[in-house]
Formats: sequence, C-alpha cells, structure tokens
Amino acid sequence: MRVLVTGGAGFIGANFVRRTVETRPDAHVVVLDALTYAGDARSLDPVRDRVRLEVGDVADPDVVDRLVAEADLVVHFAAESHNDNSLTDPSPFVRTNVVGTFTLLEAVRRHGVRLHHVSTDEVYGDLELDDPGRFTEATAYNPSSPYSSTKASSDLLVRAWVRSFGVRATISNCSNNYGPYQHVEKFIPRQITNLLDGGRPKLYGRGANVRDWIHVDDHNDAVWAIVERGTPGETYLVGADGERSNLEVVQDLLEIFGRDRDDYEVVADRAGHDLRYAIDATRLRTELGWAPRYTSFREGLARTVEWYREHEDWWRPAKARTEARYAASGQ
Ligand code: NAD
Ligand code: TDX
Repeated sequence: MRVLVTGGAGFIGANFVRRTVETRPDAHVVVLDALTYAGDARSLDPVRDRVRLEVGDVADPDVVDRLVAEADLVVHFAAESHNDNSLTDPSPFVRTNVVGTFTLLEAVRRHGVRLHHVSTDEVYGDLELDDPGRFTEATAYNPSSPYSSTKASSDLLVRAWVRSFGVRATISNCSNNYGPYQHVEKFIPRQITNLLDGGRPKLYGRGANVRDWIHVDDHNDAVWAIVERGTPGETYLVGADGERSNLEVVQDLLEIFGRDRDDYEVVADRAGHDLRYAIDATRLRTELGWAPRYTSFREGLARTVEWYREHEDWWRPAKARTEARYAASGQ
C-alpha cells in the first residue's frame, strides 16, 4: 500500500510514520511536509531509508496533485497546531488548515484516493468543569480559538466533499496527545524541558483547566483502526479517559523530578482559554475494537520525561527561541 502522510515530520505525523514503517512491511510511505518551525526531518531519521520526504506545501495544488496521484491512501496531519500562535498570527492557520485541506480534497476527488483527516476535540468548544457530559460524535461544533475554528472549517469541508462528491474520507477528532518528538512549545514538553534545565514549570491561570491526555501511539493505532475498519464518510472520536487538570500534570512532573509539588510559576493566562475537553470514545472502542495500550498516564509521562532526558540534541535547538516568544507575551 502506498501511503501519503502530510505533516509527517511533525509530532504526531512522525510518530505515525515510524510506527507504520516498523509494523507494516508492505507500506510505502511518502511524507509531504513544508518543514515549518514545527517540522523536523530528524524525527524521521530512524526510518529514513524506508521513507521518501517531499518538502512542500499542502496548499500547493501542483505538488499535492502529483503526490496524491501516486497514493492509495492519504493520512492528513499537516496543520498549524498551536493555539497560542494562532492568537498572535492567525493567517498561516487559515492557509494551511483550511486552504491546505481544500487543496487535498480536490486532489483526492480527482484521483479517487481514500483520505483520513486528522482533527481535534477542540472543534466542539469546551465543557464546564462539573459537566457530567463528554464530547461524542453527535456534539455540535462550537470552536473557540483561531486554531480550532480553522480545524472545524477543515472538518466541514471534508464532510461536504463526502456528501457532494462521494469522496471516501473518514475523520478522527482526538484529545491532547503526549509522547516523544513533541515540540517544546506544547504544555508537557515545555515543562519537562524547563525542569531538565533546572527551571520551574509555567502554569496558565490557576491550572484548573482540564485536558484529556492520550499517548501519541494510542492515537496513531486508532488512526489505523479507522483506516482499516472504519466506514468512509464517518467521524470517530479518539480519547483514552485521561482527564487531568494542568495543575495535576505539573505536580506529577515535579514529583517525577523529585522537586517540591508547589515549585511552579503562574504566568499570564491564554486569551479565551478553553476550560475543559473530554472525549467519549465508545464508538471507536465498540465498533472498531480499539483500546489504548497506555492506561497509566503517570507511567507514560515518566517514559516521556526519559525520552526528553535522552534526546536533548533533538529539542535543544528550538528551546531558547520558543521561550523568547513566550516571554514576549508574558508567558
Ligand atoms: P505539529 O505542529 O507538531 O506538526 C505539524 C506538521 O505539519 C509539521 O511537520 C509542519 O512542518 C507541517 N506543516 C505545517 N504547515 C504545512 C504546510 N502548509 N504544508 C505541509 N506541511 C505543513 O502538529 P501535531 O501536534 O503533530 O498535530 C498533527 C495533526 O493532529 C494536526 O492536524 C492537529 O490539528 C491534529 N491534532 C493534534 C493534537 C495534539 O495534541 N497535538 C490532538 C488532536 C489533533
Ligand atoms: O506553558 C504552558 N502552560 C500552560 O498552563 C502551556 C504551553 C500551556 N498551558 C496550558 C494550556 C492548556 O490548558 O496547558 C494546556 C495544554 O496546552 P497546549 O499544549 O498548548 O495544548 P492545547 O491548547 O490544549 O491544544 C492541544 O491539544 C489539542 C494541541 O496543541 C492541539 O494541536 C490539539 O488540537
């Protein structure tokens, strides 16, 4: 099978590519990635002899058409992915997330190629802390940020292309991922690398906001389950019952590092900060037989800490400029 992976040099995409190559000897993988600040070709080093990397823009119709024409399956990860950046400059979010997905949809329509579109639970907006409900496939879209509104837009384009043109596409909306090769701008790697540098974790607001954490390998196993056993035209929510407040995560990390549980810093809150995300993944579990393998968040977190400890060469180059960007907005 010839698989085109967009955004395959980013966090989730590169983990997907490595896992695919390691577990599926019949897969021929081509990565289309623009290598923005968030993409890193080194994340593909362990499998570089089995993967072709095409550096290009998912919103460029010529390169997309050429690569889609030679694929049996497209898995679409490419996106601008960081909420804080979308508040500083939303423009690349509209271009990559909306125009990029449109460009890909037109190409899979022309060539009749199966598409899996990777999206986020943030399209559903946020929940109150004490709301007993969780997001399901039936929850109405209600995105809050420039990032999540562009992801919601891309999902709606996919749904429209399925209905109007019969494109064979599935969508997954996943909760917050953690694991190796995640950019140091994101919450968990930022705090781990601060701690490795002897600094303090930085919490937005009081740390009450809740995220529903899933290990990146469990997310990527779900993507394969949907590609292989899902129904084209359908949406599947992906989550592993991993709700934790940001304060709990920071305190877990402080414990792992043997530091005082209160040794963190409170910094400026994110504008429009979503309070809580929570996924009900019943459909994925019952219809497709998926289950997470990382059932202990604390254990997965400790392994992630070890990965960052052992791969300073990978994260160090981005650390100072990322922190300089945060400092400029009081974070
Ligand atoms: P990331 O920012 O780590 O990686 C994005 C990749 O896309 C990078 O390699 C970047 O170079 C590439 N890219 C950006 N613009 C591009 C363009 N115009 N053309 C081609 N490539 C481009 O993001 P991630 O965390 O790996 O997220 C991957 C996907 O999963 C995104 O669609 C995101 O919305 C979705 N998602 C992420 C999470 C999460 O917790 N990180 C959760 C649910 C869904
Ligand atoms: O330094 C920080 N301190 C802090 O308290 C940072 C960077 C974040 N936070 C908070 C904000 C969020 O409540 O931690 C939480 C997680 O923040 P992010 O890692 O920026 O993730 P989030 O905004 O929840 O979005 C993530 O999950 C859904 C991904 O970045 C998205 O791509 C995905 O769609």
